[in-house]
Formats: sequence, C-alpha cells, structure tokens
Amino acid sequence: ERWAAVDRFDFADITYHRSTDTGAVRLAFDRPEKRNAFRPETVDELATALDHAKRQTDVGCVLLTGNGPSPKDGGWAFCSGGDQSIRGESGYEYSESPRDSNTTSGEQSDPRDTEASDGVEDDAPENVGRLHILEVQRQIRHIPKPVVAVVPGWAVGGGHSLHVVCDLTLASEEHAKFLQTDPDVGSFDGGFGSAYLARQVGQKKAREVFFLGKTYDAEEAADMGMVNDVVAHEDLEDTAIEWAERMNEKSPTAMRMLKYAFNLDSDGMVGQQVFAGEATRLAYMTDEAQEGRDAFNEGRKPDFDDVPWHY
Ligand code: 1HA
Repeated sequence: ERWAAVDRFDFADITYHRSTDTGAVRLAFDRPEKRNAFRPETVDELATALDHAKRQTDVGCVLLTGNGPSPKDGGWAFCSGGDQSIRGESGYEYSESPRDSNTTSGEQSDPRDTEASDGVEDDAPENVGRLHILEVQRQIRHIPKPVVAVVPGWAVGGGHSLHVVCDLTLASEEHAKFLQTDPDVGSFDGGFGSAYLARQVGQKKAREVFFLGKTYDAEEAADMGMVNDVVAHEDLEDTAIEWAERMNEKSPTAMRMLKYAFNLDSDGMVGQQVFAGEATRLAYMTDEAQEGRDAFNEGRKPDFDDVPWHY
C-alpha cells in the first residue's frame, strides 16, 4: 500500500496519510457529499495535521487534496470553500459549541452553573463565527516545505483560494474546475485569494475570476498560469507522488530558503522575519556563533580573532 494512515489523530472531516515510499504526506478534505466544503471542525483538523506535518523532519512535501467521488452523485471536488449551511451571523460556526462539548450532559449547559459548582471560571471558547481558514493559509505559506494542491475536481470560493496559496497546483484533466463564488455569497478573500492570484495570472485575469465568476477547466487554468500541470484523472496521485519524490531528492535547506525567498516579496516584514529566521538558524551552526554562546556561558569576552570577514 502506498499510503499509511497517520492514526494518532481522530479526524472526522479530513484524512491524513504518510507515504510508505517517499517523504510525503497526503492531507485530504473528506466531505465529498458537500464538495469538500469546510466547517470550523475541518479547519481545526487541517491546522493540527499541517502543524504535525511541519514537525516531521523526514517529510519534504505536503499534498493537499480532496477525497471523492461523492457517494451521492459521483462528483469530484478539491474543496468548495466555507460550508454555507453552517454559516452564522459573523462567520462559520461549530456544529457543537466547544463550550457545550465540555459538559457531559445538558445539565450544565448554563456556564454560570459550572462556575458556581467548581469555582473555576469556564474559559472554553464561545461558539462565535470563525474565519480561521486564513490561519491555515498562513500555515501553508510558512510551512518550510512545498505544499502541492492536488485538484481532482471543483476548487471553489475559499477552496479556490487554498489552491492559489499552495506552492504548486496539479489538476485532473477531466474533472478539475476552478471557480470564484465569493461575491455571490457576500464574501471576499481580499488577501492571498485575490491579491496573490493577481501576481500569478495578472490583474485583468484575476479581476475576471472574481468579477465575472466564470468556471475554468484545468487547461484554461494552466494557460492562465495558476495551475502547473494537467494530467489524466487516473494519473493524478501518481504524478503528485512523482513530484514529491523529485522534491525530496533536493537539499532541504535550499528548498526551504527558496520557498521563503519566493514568499518574501509578497509577505512584507513577516516574510523578511521568516527568511531571516532561517538565516539565523544557519548562522547558529557556525563556530563563530558557538564561540559567542560559549563566551557568555563561561563569563569571558568572545574571541572572534580567527573569524574571517568574508567577501
Ligand atoms: O470567501 C471565503 C472567505 C473569505 C475570507 C475569509 C474566510 C473565508 C472563508 C470562506 C470563504 C468562502 O469559501 S465563500 C464561498 C463559499 N462557497 C461557495 O459559494 C460554493 C458553493 N457551491 C457551489 O457553488 C457548487 O455547489 C459547486 C460549484 C461547488 C458544485 O456544483 P455542483 O457540481 O453542481 O454540485 P451541487 O449540487 O451544487 O453540490 C453538491 C452538494 O454539495 C449539494 O448538497 P445537496 O443538495 O446534495 O444536499 C450542495 O449544497 C453541497 N455543497 C456544495 N458546496 C457547498 C455545499 N454545501 C455547503 N457549502 C458549500 N460551499
């Protein structure tokens, strides 16, 4: 078997697998009957899995995809964005409030009861509307290895923006479709979903994507410059694995520095911070930095006399 389930988590809305033959993980939306729309629970799970994937020092590539086909009608999807059926007044709401899930029965559903019974203030989060998919976008952006959007079907709304923010996009020739519905449902990704898309496809095309809301197939999306390659649906996962293998053969440090270098000019001072953080890590590995540390710990002046002023 090519994939082994990462079973330390009990995910309901996504699946998380580790490749058995290369340093890659596969994260997949698993709500195919909803075209893989995300709800807050989905986003939390994605954040947890991405954080775990980040910490795996033998993993050089993350594949983000959508499971399918839908058992209802056979339709394929990468992700159709925020689940409109659970959208509240200020964002997307948990189906069960985190506060509610802390109580064993309905008896203590009034938080004041909890406070009175054990004297500890109940600090479980209120079920306010969430838009924290933007935090996941930042995770994808900052995870120190390439993230590939593997698009087997619809990439729509917030799902479209997720593919935009990934480092590479691979699309199914037969089923991938790209569509921005944000302004149809009164939403707008004014960050990477639009502005970064414009850097990929140019201003006119990006404005067309949002303002006209046309559906583009995989070839059109590739011609536009927002998809790297289009392959037959049945070859999608093989090709994704091949890409992961190619990337895993490269120098991890060089790949990390390149990703952050590409990010730098659209990430402002945060981009500079992330890139510079990696430079600091490299500097820490030198004798020079270790002499500075040792001198402090030994209570003496550092001796940098033998360190050349490189040119
Ligand atoms: O813009 C943002 C954000 C911006 C800033 C910060 C945070 C953000 C967070 C989220 C978003 C957004 O994602 S806004 C955009 C939300 N998404 C949409 O507007 C897409 C809605 N879906 C569709 O346009 C279409 O369903 C589709 C083009 C994806 C697929 O069309 P198709 O193949 O004709 O299938 P369809 O029959 O429409 O859908 C199949 C089932 O999936 C339907 O359910 P059923 O009737 O079988 O019970 C449909 O309701 C469900 N479904 C599809 N997409 C969603 C959905 N249910 C809930 N939410 C969805 N997004």
